[in-house]
Amino acid sequence: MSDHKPHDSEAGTHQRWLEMDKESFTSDLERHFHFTLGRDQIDHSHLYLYTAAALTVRDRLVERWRETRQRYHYEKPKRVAYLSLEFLMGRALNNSVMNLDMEEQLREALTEFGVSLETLADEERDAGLGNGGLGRLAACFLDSCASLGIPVTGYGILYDYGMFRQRIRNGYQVELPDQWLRNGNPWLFEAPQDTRVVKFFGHTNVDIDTKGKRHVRWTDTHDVLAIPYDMPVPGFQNDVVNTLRLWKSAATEEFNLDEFNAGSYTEAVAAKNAAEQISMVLYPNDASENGKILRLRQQYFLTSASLQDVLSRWVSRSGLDFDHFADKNCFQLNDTHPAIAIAELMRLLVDDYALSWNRSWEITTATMAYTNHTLLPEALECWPLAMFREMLPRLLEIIHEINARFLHDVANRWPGDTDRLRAMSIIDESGHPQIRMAHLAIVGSFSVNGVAALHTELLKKGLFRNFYELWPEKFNNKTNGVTPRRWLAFCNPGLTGLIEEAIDGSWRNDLSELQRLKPFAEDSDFQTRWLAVKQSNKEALARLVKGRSGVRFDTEMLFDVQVKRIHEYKRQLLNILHVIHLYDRILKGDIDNMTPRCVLLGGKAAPGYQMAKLIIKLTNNVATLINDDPRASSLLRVAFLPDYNVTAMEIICAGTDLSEQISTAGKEASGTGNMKFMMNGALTIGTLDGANIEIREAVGAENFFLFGLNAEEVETLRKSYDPARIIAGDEDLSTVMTMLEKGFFDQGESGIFESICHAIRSPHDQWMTAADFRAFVDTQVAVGELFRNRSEWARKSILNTASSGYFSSDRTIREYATEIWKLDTGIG
Ligand code: 26Q
Repeated sequence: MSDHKPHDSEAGTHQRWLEMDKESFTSDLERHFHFTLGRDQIDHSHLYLYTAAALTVRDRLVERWRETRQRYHYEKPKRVAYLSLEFLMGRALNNSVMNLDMEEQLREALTEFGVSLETLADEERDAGLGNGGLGRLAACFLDSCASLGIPVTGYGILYDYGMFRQRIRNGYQVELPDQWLRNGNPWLFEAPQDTRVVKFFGHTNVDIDTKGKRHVRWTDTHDVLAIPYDMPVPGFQNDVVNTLRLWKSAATEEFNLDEFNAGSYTEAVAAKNAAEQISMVLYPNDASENGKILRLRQQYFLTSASLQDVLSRWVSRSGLDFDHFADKNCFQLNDTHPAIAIAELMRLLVDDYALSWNRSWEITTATMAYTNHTLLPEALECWPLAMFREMLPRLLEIIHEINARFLHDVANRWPGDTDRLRAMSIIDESGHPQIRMAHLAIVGSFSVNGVAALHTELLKKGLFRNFYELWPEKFNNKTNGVTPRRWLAFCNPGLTGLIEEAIDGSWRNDLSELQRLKPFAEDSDFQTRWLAVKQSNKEALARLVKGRSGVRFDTEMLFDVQVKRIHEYKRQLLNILHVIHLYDRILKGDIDNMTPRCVLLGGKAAPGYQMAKLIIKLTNNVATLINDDPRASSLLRVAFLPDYNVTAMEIICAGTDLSEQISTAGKEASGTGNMKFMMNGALTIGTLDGANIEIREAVGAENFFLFGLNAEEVETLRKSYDPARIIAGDEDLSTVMTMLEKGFFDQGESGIFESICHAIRSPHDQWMTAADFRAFVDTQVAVGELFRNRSEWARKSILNTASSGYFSSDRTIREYATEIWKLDTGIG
């Protein structure tokens, strides 16, 4: 038994943790391999050895997990439930190994089995329970909460199928199901004792009790079981292990029994399917796909199960006294996806715990906090009222009551202003009545936050202007961040080593310490070593690109990378137009001072988003033509990386020279990939959008390649936008458009890119791609020039890493903890 951290359990018995040395790892690996998994020789796939390693690590997590739970139980701190339909966790093995500080000894133990940690780690499937930024943010937040030792539990859905796997066939995206649980998953612990029942459909009745009090009963419901599966979330070398609780849906036995008794065998089976469908698959849209009935079922399923979980823990500790509930609990809503929580908490308090409406509303509005992640008005969630009435009749009644009281207050504040009432109402009655989830979220929360400074300002001035006028005190900004453990320490050991020679290791817990690298930016020996690390990371990235796309990248060339979901507002098209322009220069022989580049794009398109899918096809066609042309090969190479995910980003961000953050200004709420690239020493070419603005301020304008219109200019120009004139007035853009329109990239499918050309030429092009083309191309020339000055590039690269401290999710979480959650942690 170990002597490095003895502790007392609540029973007073003296316990010691499992050893952390090579010998105990070796024997645990053996034991799990032979006994837990029942294997007798090393499997060639390494899958069983991976699982044995995961179990060996997991044992050490479990001890700390139990201790953390006990500590929370006894210390009774205020707790936060982070409610999210998405948690994009990626892989767990290496993260746990790093956070438990067991890498070195585990590697030694694995040599006995003749296998490297990397080989085993590669057996793990990503937990891809998210689309993109919002889901990965939730994962980074859990890492930071655990690392700061604050009691936050993630609540989500255990999807059988996470984000689809992407293949490219003939240049087109093909979606494959992500069967991430097929080989089992050592990181999930079923907790059947905490199973909850979630109600759907049925109708409501009113009873009047002997004291004349009204009680609403929601009856004849179709009930679904929510079974929790817990995933440990280890903090960084602090012995804290928090929990991500994921709910899986299952049919109740009772319901089936009723149907059987009624003789309806097939209906019973169908009902079972309906229940199990709820947690079957993640919706692969990163902008809302309105009105899908199953999505609403998922939202309510997650929300109801999670709130019941928190309330039943409260009642089991504190009884039915809710006086201090709001002092000890907080719910953070990750966008409006779980915003039905506001009505559900009201239902539970009023109907199940018999609190008065006013008391329940006080508690709800003192515990709910809402984070907005989008400025696109079309992405704001609305649900048809009729759908609500059928599926969640009791919740609709509650929403009507919330809305009536809210509108009463608005009418008092602005008498006679019916336009304002209509605009602010939770119910949109302009057409088929719809429930505006963002309005519900704002009305029912004490805090509303955006995810970057610009984003929050635009929410206050634009989308939520009326609400800001009513409740300015609710609005606040929390600029996103990313965890420096996964996104620097783990994914870039080379740079980590170099950083730690220069400064010490304290940056892992306090990323602002990276500031101390600044003097080294001027040191030519340090620059050389910095570039050598980048070089070797580029080799790893080149191997990934070759393996997945077949395209050979030359690591001497500039690595120019744009990876993120494919969306028009993110303007992958602008990037492709630039690539076509470079190719045109090569064809013309206009190559003096051209810096050789490898351009990498990657990302998934929502399966129903035709334009995004066509952008992928165009990228692949452009790439094929250029890569097959020997005239281009020393100057330009282009690849589309299939199946971009968390694990791919770990290799990509470390090996990138230039980070493309080129969204139409005012459209990207924050961005988080931008932060990962910066941390790893990439320079950014970007618009004044989202967190780019803060990145540029942090690193200094001279170390950031800014181009394009700002948010205000975009809105002004919109009124008179005339892309035809811009194209006609720009020789390079004309040429590029002509190549596209003449079918240069069609590869036999004549006219396939017509809709793209049409969109770029349209005066209604929301994303105004043509408007920023000239500035983008010119700025890219400056990028190329700087890249040829290796020492200057290295200097700016070092300054980017050194200035990235603010973009740690630890900083973000400290702000949530002190300003929103009001946790008594003393970490502020
Ligand atoms: C909604 C309804 C139905 C189906 C799907 C959805 C849905 C799912 C996911 C809507 C939106 C999302 C994801 C949004 C997202 O990832 N937003 C990003 O959030 C990041 C973290 O704050 C920001 O950095 C990005 O700017 C923002 O685009």
